[in-house]
Amino acid sequence: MAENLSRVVAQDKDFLNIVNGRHVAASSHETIAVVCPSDGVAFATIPACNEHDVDRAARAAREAFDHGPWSRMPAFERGRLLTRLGRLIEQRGDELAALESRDTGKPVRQGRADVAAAIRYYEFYGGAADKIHGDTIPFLEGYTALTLREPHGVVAGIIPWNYPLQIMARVVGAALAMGNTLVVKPAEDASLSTIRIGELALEAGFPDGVLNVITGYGRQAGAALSAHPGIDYVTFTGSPATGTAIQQAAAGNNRGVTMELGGKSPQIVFADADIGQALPVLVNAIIQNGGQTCSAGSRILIEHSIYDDVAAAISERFDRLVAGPHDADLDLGSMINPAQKGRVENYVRSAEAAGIEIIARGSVHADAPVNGFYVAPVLFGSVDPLASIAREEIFGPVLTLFAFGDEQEAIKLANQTEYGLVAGVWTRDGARQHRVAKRVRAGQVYVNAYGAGGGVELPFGGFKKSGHGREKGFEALYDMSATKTIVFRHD
Ligand code: TXE
Repeated sequence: MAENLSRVVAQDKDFLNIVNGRHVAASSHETIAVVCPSDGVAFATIPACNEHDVDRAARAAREAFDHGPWSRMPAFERGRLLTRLGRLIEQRGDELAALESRDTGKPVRQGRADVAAAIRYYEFYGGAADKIHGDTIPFLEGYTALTLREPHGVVAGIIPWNYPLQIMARVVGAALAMGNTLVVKPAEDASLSTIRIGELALEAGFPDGVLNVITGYGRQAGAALSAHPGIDYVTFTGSPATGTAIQQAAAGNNRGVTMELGGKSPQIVFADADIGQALPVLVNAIIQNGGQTCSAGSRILIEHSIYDDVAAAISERFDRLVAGPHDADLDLGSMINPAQKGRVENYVRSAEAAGIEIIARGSVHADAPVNGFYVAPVLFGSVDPLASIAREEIFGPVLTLFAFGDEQEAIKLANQTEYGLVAGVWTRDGARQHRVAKRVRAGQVYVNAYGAGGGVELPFGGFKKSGHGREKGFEALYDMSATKTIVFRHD
């Protein structure tokens, strides 16, 4: 069992990793400073792991898979442990929400929503663990053929910084429910909550080595993990460029991958839509988490006849938006780091230089610390669909508006992107709802809604550059397992 499980996180300064049921430092004893994005001040450290640490974690997970009780444990017992982990998270909800918020710069309100979604993932996969089964297949006379779903073995989960609690939960829930063991590598910018979940998993009673959490830089720990020959499957959420590097590394060992690589998601607003219902959802879809959300609704396509009115209504809301410290309960927090802030500001500057009009701009709260990584929300009107702000994932509070003439043009504009993660369609016309939902190339399409609830039960993943494979819901359990066929001859 782990040492120091009763440590109070608020007093933690030097966080340690969880490997084989124990707290461990990096073998080099090197650390990474943990900076609060709200004020730019370092308040903790995490281990900076290298390939030796990765090897140690991968071996621990292998040992737990090959020789531990985990993969032979009845599925309902694995499920029970996942559910118990959910209960522990619920008990520590306030602490985890505060930690997530301080580590990422998101408002505590969003941290609480992340905790609630994480609990739901552990409940969902806890309940689903014993509900995935195979088939019997009509085959030759004198034979019986059947399939089983078997775990891949050791899974690596490489997690981004925008929703560490939630994304870890969907990975851990699906992978462990199916009997895999795991090495989780969170992002160097936001690792604290994932370490805490690793600790709580031990408290819940998960056997040593089943859930290992190692921190470090992507180019060092992440690269070593995705190339490690002891890893049987890699699941990744992050940028397309890093996704390509991870796939190449995993291909060196001929291993499978799930890739969730972001989006440039459209919301199509037809003239017959209930605009009152749509407006808060349209704005929230880009403001949530400061726009640092893979499913952010970053493009709004509006039918010509209502364009001016809808643009004015969105502008009015945008002008009132305020960014500020994570504990101030404002509309949005800060960007995760100075690089992300600079990236968002560059997009805004170059769009302005290219003559695209800013029609509304929120503000940064006057009392926000000057060293925080804040960006005021920006609304661009009448955007050229070929402009880079129309095509590239900005990952910040930057919303772009476009006008369209008819349904055909709306679908064309919606699909005029390399991505294909999520889309929203706003119309009262039932036939059109079906037509458009089918023709938009996105892994999830919402009609008269966008991103409702945590989406724990709903398969999630993209087409095109948004990646492949599916997370969430039952689909993730298929990604996290492989079919074994068994044939009996009995004549
Ligand atoms: O992402 P990376 P970054 C997008 C978003 C953002 C951009 C850059 O547009 O502006 O990516 O963010 C690990 N081998 N998204 O640079 O590099 C890294 O340590 C193995 C969209 O932070 O993709 C972290 O754990 N791993 C997105 C994780 O990959 C490597 C969420 C994500 O980092 C690695 C985040 C390597 N060579 C960013 N290099 C979404 N889809 O929601 C890095 N990592």
